[in-house]
Amino acid sequence: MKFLDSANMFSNVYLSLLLFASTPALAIWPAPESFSTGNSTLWIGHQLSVTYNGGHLAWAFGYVPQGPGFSSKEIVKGGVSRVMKSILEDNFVPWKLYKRMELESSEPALSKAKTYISELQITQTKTDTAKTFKPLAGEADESYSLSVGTNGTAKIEADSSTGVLRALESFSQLFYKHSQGPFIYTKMAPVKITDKPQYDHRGILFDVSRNFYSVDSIFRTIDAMAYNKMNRLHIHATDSQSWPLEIPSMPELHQKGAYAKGMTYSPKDVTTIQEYAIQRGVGVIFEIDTPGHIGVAALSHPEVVTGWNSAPWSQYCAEPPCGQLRLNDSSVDPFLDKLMADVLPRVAPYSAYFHTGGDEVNFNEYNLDPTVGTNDSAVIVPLLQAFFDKHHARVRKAGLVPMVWEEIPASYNVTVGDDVVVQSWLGDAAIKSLTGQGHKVITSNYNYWYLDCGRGQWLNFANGAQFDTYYPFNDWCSPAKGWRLVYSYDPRAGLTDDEAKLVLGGEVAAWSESIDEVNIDDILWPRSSAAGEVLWSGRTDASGQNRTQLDAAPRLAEFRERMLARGIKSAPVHMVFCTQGMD
Ligand code: CP6
Repeated sequence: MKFLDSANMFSNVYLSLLLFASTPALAIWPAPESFSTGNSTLWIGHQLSVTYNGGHLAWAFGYVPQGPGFSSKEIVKGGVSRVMKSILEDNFVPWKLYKRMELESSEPALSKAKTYISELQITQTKTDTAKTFKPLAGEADESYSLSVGTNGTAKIEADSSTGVLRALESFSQLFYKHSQGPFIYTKMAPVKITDKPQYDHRGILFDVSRNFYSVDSIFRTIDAMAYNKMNRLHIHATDSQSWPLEIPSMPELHQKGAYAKGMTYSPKDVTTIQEYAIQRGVGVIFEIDTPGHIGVAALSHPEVVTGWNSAPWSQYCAEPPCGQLRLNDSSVDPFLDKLMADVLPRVAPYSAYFHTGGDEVNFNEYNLDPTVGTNDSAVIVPLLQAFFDKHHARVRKAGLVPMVWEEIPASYNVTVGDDVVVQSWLGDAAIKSLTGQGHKVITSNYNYWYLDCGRGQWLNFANGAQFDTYYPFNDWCSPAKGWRLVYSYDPRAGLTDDEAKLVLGGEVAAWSESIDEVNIDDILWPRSSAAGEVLWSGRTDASGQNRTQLDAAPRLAEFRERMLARGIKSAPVHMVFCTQGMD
């Protein structure tokens, strides 16, 4: 028994191999930095008493943290309440992981006297600051330790309330539902975990312009992100197809630009989304893409746009309908001044970053711009430089840090400030060159982390019925990207140590030409989980070994069952057969 209680990593790895058939392995997703487990059974129920820094914490299903502002205790109380619901109400019987006989014979007997986890002691060792709730990369401390003793005392220690939330999520993943009734158990006590993320920025890009997403579906995605310990939701709020973002001082933008009345986000929606996310340790980053991908603004402000719906579209933009901001027109600055004066002060209290876009600016479109009249980069690049200098100044003045797509510094050689975070999507070489030049980078490498690909094609009805127009992007990849491809990607591939330090993390991208709230769960999960583990745990484990898909597959399959139980309609990881084995 002494052996079983040992916290020694090696002996427990050895043990879990011996006991594989009858003991579920620790299947926390994403994998913690280090852990040890035993094989004692503990039960958990409604009577669990929770303390926070020594004081009683009255958790309750459905508890929502109360304002004003963000109090650490309220955040933790909300976290405990959600996690207890996940454990006690939304848990699952691991039918699909074991053959029926195997499951039933390995489950703890219900007749025996049960040892319950009686107390969860949460200790937060440092005081949260304003930065805890809207951290830049490097400012968040998400580390934690978690132990569950065979005596029924569980302990969480973390520097910040965010660390407590991460610990609670790991705690929830220790438990299963018994097949014979509403009893919840773990068979792995004693448990000891110490954990922290490898990357600060672990995100998802949500494209709410190509198709509209209800606020509820955004909430659901934030929930799922928290289950995956992901911490950045990038909302690509506008594009050329629709303008769903309500701007109270410029209501014509959504009145003319939204797909329909009601398919908009009010200022209250925006704040509610940000607050909901912060309560779960997720920061929301809004993007208003400029100067490209903004054609729809022509419906209300034709004077600021060039080439709205110009044809043939493929000569003027990457995706129809075309339309970019004019680059040398005196109406553009007042337009952006007014727009930013409205948006930025509203999002700044709850966000660290604001994304200014900058992707796929089409120089030919400036042939059509009456104030430019050429596609000559010698003319356009200085105009772009002036544009982003002014635009980023607006963002900084509001207390936010600007983000841009990689083309701005990498393709157009526009100089951006040292504070700017560059989002790369064109691959490993681009990341190497950007970090080589000293840029802070997040990666959305489209070869691995664009989740829209392979989702079928759509027809362009935008400028005349081009029924024969075949738009290849959504079909460009064959085969479609599975979780294993997503998992195989190393954001630090081919980088020197100095370059690697500048990779703050990454985002998977759900460009939504063929996605909306109906199929988003299946698009995101479990593939984003694969990226989530790469970003939290790193491509290599503590001993420097590459994480293998063989190790990941059964854990991910189990985690997928947890997501389902919690209402996230994740696609399967593989056949049930693969988890149950052949003997
Ligand atoms: N929309 C916007 C898109 C894409 C980008 N920006 C995109 C480009 C190529 C592929 C998939 C998506 N649909 N605004 C590029 C950053 Cl393959």
